[in-house]
Amino acid sequence: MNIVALAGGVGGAKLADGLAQLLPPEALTIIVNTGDDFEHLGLTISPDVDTVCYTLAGLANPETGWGRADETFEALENVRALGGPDWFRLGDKDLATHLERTRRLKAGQTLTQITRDFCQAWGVRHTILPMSDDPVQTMVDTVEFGELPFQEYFVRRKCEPKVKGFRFAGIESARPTPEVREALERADAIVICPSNPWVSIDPILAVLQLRSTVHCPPSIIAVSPIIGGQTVKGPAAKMYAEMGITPSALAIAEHYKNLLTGFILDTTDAHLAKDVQPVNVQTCVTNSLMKSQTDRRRLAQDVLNFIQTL
Ligand code: FO1
Repeated sequence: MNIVALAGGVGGAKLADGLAQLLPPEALTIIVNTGDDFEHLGLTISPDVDTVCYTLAGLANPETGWGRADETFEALENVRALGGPDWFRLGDKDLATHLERTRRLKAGQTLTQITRDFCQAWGVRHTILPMSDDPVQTMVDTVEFGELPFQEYFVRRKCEPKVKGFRFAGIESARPTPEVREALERADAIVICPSNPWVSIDPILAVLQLRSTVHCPPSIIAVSPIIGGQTVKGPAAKMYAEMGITPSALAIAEHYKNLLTGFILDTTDAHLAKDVQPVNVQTCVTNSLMKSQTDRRRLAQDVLNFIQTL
């Protein structure tokens, strides 16, 4: 069975890691959001791609989920001492990734090639693909400050501004890469990981245009990132509330409603399963909280078992 997982940052990376522990490299491709990418201190940063790579490599910071484990911040402290910006916490080990990526991009390599090479260096055997090699920039429309680039909203302003909407700048000319197209063509199932639908998954879906890109549509299942009306991490629930939608697993199913074959929700939300629309979407209720490595594998196994039943 060939699986394609769509992932944003930390939550998506955890399920992708669980799937990678169960599936051989040739059976899993992870397509990652690049709408969060930005330039900072003259470097090209790809936070979600790095989060997924570091997580699968076992190099991720276990406390934050992003950045590197056992990290130091000497360079950032020295940038700060010189009056430079320190709101985006780039660690010393992580900086090496951005330096080398920026050098290679300037030399004409694509983000796809660079990610493949970095994965090889880090011992990641499964394929991790940026959703596109063309630039896409997620813009968050806020009540207080108008449109903000994603990292200005997310990190600098700590997701505090009230959200009105989202725009993916560059999306009209962004194309899925040949590698992404091929993975989709081979896929028996697409798993939408428990990432933020608005800012992690929607940019991927907007680039992939699944309906027109894939000739024989595979099963598409989503795992709800909202449990008991709240997100484990990140602002998805806050975003739904600010957009006038009650945050719940149902809101997630509704978000993806024209796409889904199956939907996985947490046992906390078992009572909502009967209301998942459209009615022909099959549901699976399970413990979807991923606190430990075992949780990642267990949820990934539930996902694979569920796919077999569809
Ligand atoms: N997220 C934060 O909340 N604060 C940070 O200072 C921060 C730094 C950072 C550095 C490298 C990297 O790859 C990711 C980083 N993130 C940080 C996460 C990043 O902003 C992601 O876009 C979000 O986690 C959304 O997926």
